[in-house]
Amino acid sequence: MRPDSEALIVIDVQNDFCDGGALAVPGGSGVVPGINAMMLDFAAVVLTQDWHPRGHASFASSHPQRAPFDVVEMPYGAQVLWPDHCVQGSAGAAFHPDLTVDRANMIVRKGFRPGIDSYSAFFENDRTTPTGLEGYLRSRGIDRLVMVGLATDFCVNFSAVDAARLGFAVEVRTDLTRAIDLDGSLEQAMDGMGDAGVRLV
Ligand code: VGL
Ligand code: ZN
Repeated sequence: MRPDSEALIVIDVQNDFCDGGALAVPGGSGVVPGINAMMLDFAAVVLTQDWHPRGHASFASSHPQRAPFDVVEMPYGAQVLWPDHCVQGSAGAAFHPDLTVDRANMIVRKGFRPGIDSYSAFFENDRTTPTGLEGYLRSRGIDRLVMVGLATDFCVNFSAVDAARLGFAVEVRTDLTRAIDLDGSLEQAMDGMGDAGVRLV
């Protein structure tokens, strides 16, 4: 068992990011058995859940003349447009059916504000609006995080970099993540996490 000061952060292991989902990450379902096994070692287990209202600003369908994976400028910076995914209450937004959700102490939902996306478990894409996860972890006395889940180059990357920036010791178990890999985004993410002091295992 790990010490009480460590938490496992399981990012977005939801149907839409798994095989057959609306924004399927290649091999996404493959992380589930390993994550379930890891949960048994941690007293603190946090799940994140991408949770968008219908018509969310990150959906290409909300932008006439735009296609999925185009990049647009939003008031808070560049935003990739995605296929509709993880719509609140939909089957696609549910956790993978084999994920042992009962082990989780806390579920953080993100991306629920209509006009702003949220890749990170800590801040929305303006990098300043907090989700509240930092306070939850600190008030439990947690200062070390192990991160796993989907997708390596978006939500795991942003979460890991933000956590490191907030002063947590962060490790990403890359064997328990899978990437979308748009135009070299995986390599960029690996470099960015390394520069931020995230341990890539
Ligand atoms: C994610 C794109 C859009 C992720 C979420 O979980 O990595 N990627 N929404
Ligand atoms: Zn999303």
